[in-house]
This record gives sequence, structure tokens and C-alpha cells, in this order.
Amino acid sequence: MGVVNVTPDSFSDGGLFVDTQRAIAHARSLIADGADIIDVGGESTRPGADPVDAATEIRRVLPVVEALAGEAVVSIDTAKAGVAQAAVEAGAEIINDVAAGSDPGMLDVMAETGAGVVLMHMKGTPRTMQDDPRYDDVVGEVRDFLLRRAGDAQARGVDRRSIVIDPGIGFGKTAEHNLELLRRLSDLVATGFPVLVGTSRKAFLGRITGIDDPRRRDVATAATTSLAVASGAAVVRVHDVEVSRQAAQVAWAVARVRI
Ligand code: PMM
Repeated sequence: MGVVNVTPDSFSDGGLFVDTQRAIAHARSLIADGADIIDVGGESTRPGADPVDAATEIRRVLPVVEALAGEAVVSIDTAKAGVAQAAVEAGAEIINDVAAGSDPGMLDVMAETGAGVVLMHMKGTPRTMQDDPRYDDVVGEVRDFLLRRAGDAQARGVDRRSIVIDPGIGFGKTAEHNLELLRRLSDLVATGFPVLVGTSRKAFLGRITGIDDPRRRDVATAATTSLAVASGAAVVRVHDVEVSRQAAQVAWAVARVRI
């Protein structure tokens, strides 16, 4: 899954692709690099980010979704039911919800559209999530939360086979929490739901490598891609598709005999 953020303020590519034509051209280069899915987002979820209203988000993402539908599977990265609905009408096939269906109406949109659904774990909101997050058992708590939300979604009519779960690396987690989730990813895979992992360029990689510029963290990202794929992840969400696709292909070739 290749990332296209049509936002002025995302942490690693904010401001680069606010312009519709540049966002579309960037998505096409990710498809040429081997992305199977393009994840289009119009609201930054970086720690401390201010929320934007639905009309602004729709104005940013809709032309990009429309242009790309038919060229790749398009996913809409949104926590708002109205944005998800508009994007699916414009051709998006997946709703990637970092709030796991908490917006009123979101689970109904997911059920009624029949879209694929990504339910992600986040502790708190992007404004507050990195203020001293604590868990007794991060993997158990994340897994239980995701199973509960997947149950809620199915109770509202979402098909079990449409649901993907995501531990939400960096969303209300310390570097140690992120590492523990990656180390024990197979506990999430064991739920039977396909697992999506999004580590790309995130701050914990900077802490480990000492690389401050997020755009220079793609090799570090590829290391996590290999480990995630070897642990059974079904989808990895990355900014640099070329590098992570190679890592995923090799990890898969080595690991598939035992997953
Ligand atoms: N991370 C970001 C945004 N959306 N969606 C899912 N499902 N999983 C993630 O880990 C995730 C996401 C933040 O990264 P960005 O600002 O580079 O898009």
C-alpha cells in the first residue's frame, strides 16, 4: 500500500502533494514501483495535528480518488463517515479508518458500501496520543480492542471477510510499545484477520537509527517491512514502495514455507 497524503502538514510528506496534479503523478509513480493499493489521505494524523473539517478533506481527496480509481485499488484514509462515503462513491474500494469506526455513521457506511475496511488501534486522539501512553500489556490490549471493534462492525453488517486489522504503530505508543507490537505481530495474525502494518518513516525508526529526517528512513522502514511480512502481515503501508516491495518479496520468499 503506497501512501499519498494530500495534506499541508503530514510529518514526512506534508505539503509535497497538496496540489491535485502532483498528488496524482506521485500516486502513478508508486503504482509503477509496484503498489497494489494507493492510500489517499486528506487529514494529517501526525502527533499534535489539528483536525480538519469534512468539506476540506473531501475537496482535497476527491479529485485524486476519481483520477486513480481504475488504475489501482484506492483506499481512503479517513476517520469521517461523510468523507468515506464520498470517496467510495468516487471509486475508492477500501476505507482505512485510523479511528476504527468511532465516528457516528462510519460503521453503517462501511456496511452499506460493502467496501474493504481497515480498523486501526489508536489510544486517544492525534492531538493527545503521544502524551505518556501506558499499557499493562500492549499487545493484549491492542488485540482485544481490535477484536471488539471488528465484532461491532460485523454486528452492524460489515462482512467478516472485508475486515483488516492494524495495530496502529505510533498512534498512542512509545518506541518500546511499537517494538513489542512488531515482535509479537503473530499474536494479531493469529486472530485470523489479515493484518496491516504502517511503520513507514515513523519516529521510533529515527530513535533507533539516529536519522532525524523522516525522508531518509526508507531503509529502516524496509527492515520493518521484512519482519512484518515474515510474521504474517498481509499489507504494509509505505511511502517508498520500490524499496519496501523488494524487502517484502524477499521476506515472503524466505518465510512462506512456514507461515
Ligand atoms: N499511519 C499514518 C496514517 N494512516 N493508516 C493505517 N491503517 N495505519 C497506519 O499506521 C497509518 C495510517 C501516519 O502516517 P503518514 O502521516 O505518513 O500518512
